[in-house]
Amino acid sequence: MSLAHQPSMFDVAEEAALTPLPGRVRRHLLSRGAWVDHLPGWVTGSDEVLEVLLGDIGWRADRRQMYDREVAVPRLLRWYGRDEVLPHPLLTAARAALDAHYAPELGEPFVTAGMCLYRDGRDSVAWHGDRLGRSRTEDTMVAIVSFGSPRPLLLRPAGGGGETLRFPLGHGDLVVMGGSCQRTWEHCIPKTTRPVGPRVSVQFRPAGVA
Ligand SMILES: O=C(O)CCC(=O)C(=O)O
Repeated sequence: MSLAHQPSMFDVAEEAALTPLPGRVRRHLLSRGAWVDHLPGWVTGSDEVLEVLLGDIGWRADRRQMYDREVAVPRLLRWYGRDEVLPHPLLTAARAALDAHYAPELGEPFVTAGMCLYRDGRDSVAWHGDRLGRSRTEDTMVAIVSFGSPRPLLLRPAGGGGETLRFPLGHGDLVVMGGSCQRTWEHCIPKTTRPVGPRVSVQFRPAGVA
């Protein structure tokens, strides 16, 4: 995989590192028991992590059925299960830090890491909630760490209607969707015609949440 990535002029730290979570994450309470935590710049020195993620880590191009034809899913995917070693130690440290911070509220650890590679502005994910597993019926959390070009994460109440919220996700930013968010709200990463470079989203989820 060789995708052009312009190293950030603002993220000058040499080695990737995590900044503290407690007291710095800002919680946004949404309706119907949903919330979103947001911490811009949680990871510093993110360039070296992005470099590894843009390498050959087993990215897969999926296809899905759309009415009577099969179409390419507009992003590449890589799924890390419970026992797989994550491709950069910073990501292992990030999962441990999320566990330490959220375990009292979540009651269980983050276990899986789903990764999505948005190669440019044509890649996207449509409105959806992560409702394939326990999150269809239970409150849970999905923590996303973003690397590379900024793309906005949009949220709206499930079924449409109401206000659309916009969280800009930049290099090293953290967003956590919690409470009933996967059931009662939907999220998406829209396409853009702006010239944007690659972005990798790393999503940590508890077991059985998909
Ligand atoms: O790219 C992101 O940060 C969101 C990904 C997402 O919503 C998903 O894969 O379910």
